[in-house]
Amino acid sequence: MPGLGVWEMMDRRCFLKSSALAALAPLLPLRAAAARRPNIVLMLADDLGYSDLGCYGGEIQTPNLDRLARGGVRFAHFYNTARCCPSRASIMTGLYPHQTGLGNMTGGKPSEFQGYQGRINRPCVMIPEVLRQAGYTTLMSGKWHLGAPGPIERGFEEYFGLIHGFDSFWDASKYSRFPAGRPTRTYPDGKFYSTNAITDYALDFLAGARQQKKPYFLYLAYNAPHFPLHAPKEVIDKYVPLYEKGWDDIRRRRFQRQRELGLVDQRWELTPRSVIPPNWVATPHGWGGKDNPAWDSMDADRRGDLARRMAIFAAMVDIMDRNIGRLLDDLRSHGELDNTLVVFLSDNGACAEWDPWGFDTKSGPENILHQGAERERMGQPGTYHSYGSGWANACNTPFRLYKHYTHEGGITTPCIAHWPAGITRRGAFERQPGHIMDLMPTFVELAGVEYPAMQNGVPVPPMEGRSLVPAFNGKPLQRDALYWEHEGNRAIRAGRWKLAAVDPGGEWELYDLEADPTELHNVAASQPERVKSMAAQWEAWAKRTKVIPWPWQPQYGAAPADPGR
Ligand SMILES: [Ca+2]
Repeated sequence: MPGLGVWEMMDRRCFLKSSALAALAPLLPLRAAAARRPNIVLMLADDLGYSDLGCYGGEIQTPNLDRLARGGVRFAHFYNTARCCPSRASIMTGLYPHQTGLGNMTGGKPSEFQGYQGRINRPCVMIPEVLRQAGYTTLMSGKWHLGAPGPIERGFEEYFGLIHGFDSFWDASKYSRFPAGRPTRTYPDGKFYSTNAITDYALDFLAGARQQKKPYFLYLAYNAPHFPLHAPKEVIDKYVPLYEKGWDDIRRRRFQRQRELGLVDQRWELTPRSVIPPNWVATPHGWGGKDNPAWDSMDADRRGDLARRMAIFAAMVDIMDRNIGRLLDDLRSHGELDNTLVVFLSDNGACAEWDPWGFDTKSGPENILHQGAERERMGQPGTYHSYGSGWANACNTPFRLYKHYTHEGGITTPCIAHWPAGITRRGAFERQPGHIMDLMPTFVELAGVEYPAMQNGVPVPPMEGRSLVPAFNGKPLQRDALYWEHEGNRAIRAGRWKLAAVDPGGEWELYDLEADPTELHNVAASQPERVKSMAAQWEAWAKRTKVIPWPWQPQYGAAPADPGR
């Protein structure tokens, strides 16, 4: 029986026996003599949409990631879990997030619901713990957002970055260096910018790792382009004219470019402007349940304010790409690019919080219409903005919905895999679905290490992901289905069929992703038997992985309290 049930069923005698074995048997590389094990660099962006990169149809200048895509494989249907903490937990463990205790976010009190403890269960092992025991140097620079224990306690040897979820990109005091006492960089006043600093430290860590003559694992987790939207003014200014054209124009252009790239074909339809699901801000503002407005329906002042917000977002992605270029140049100059697996992806779809106009000063209902000199200052130190649901919709082109939701706009990420020594395809799209929990088994295979059955005398939940190594070169992955749950939003994908629902009480919708990749034609009414069997399959998974019972209202399976919601 997979999942947490294994360790729950353990009796004391079994526990003592396995504990003794674990003490005697550290992980040993299966191919210890294999000198050519690749380095692994995992790059994670935060709240980046499906179409933001040039190589996925976007207009933001991302030449370094585009070049990486031309030299490797791009996944057309790669999935995350729709939100920061659950995605990071899933990546690091190879499990569904609820199995780790992070079905929702970190923090708060321990919950009576096992899947929503707000911290990662000890029996789960993390990638750095496994790779370190396999002889890899383990390095992390960027956003952790997995609560306690922290990155060093969880197997990283060096860490710099943001331990919590989001903060100023301009304020060095928000970023930490661990272990304590390690050398730190100092930046002149006004010269600290998170994306640059995260890369500076990553380069320092790589220089140190090269002294050790071991393969390395670097987890480079940029907090860009998550809010607050912050970027240098000159980079923002470059993008303003582009976004003054508006989100309807950008969505059409991105979709056209996706066709030209061969990412989408004639089966794909560009979705209409997406709905703004009711939430604590959109509903009182009158936007809840409405579609994002047409760009031309808003007045010039509003359009100017919104164009500036998107230009800051684009600048953050642009600067992230430049920093990825710095890192790739460093690998290239040390002759390491050929035998390093570089994977790039995003932790969730673009973020619509909370309505089309975005927020200011903090995440919440306040919105300020910026004009004149105030507008020019947007994105600079001391400011705080998000870009709202209209632009998030454009960033997730051609899909609908956003971060938090389990429709394709929330859970589909660009994903590039580049490894010249191991991936023979160049510039190809891989059409099989992949999932972020596949990274652990991929790295386990490439490191030639056995995933541990026990850690500190406690059984470790078996990995749920599949190694992507076959998919890198176009060979099939064996998998029955993929599953999602976040805040009561649910989905299961089995082959071409996907069942998805919005909200804890929302009805199941059925889509044929082969014929309808953008989920526009709900065929649930005409296929009740398929809905019933897939819903039962989802429910069996949800029970096994501690998704249900859940903390949301209504309880799973109960009638919604407010049928109009
Ligand atoms: Ca995120």
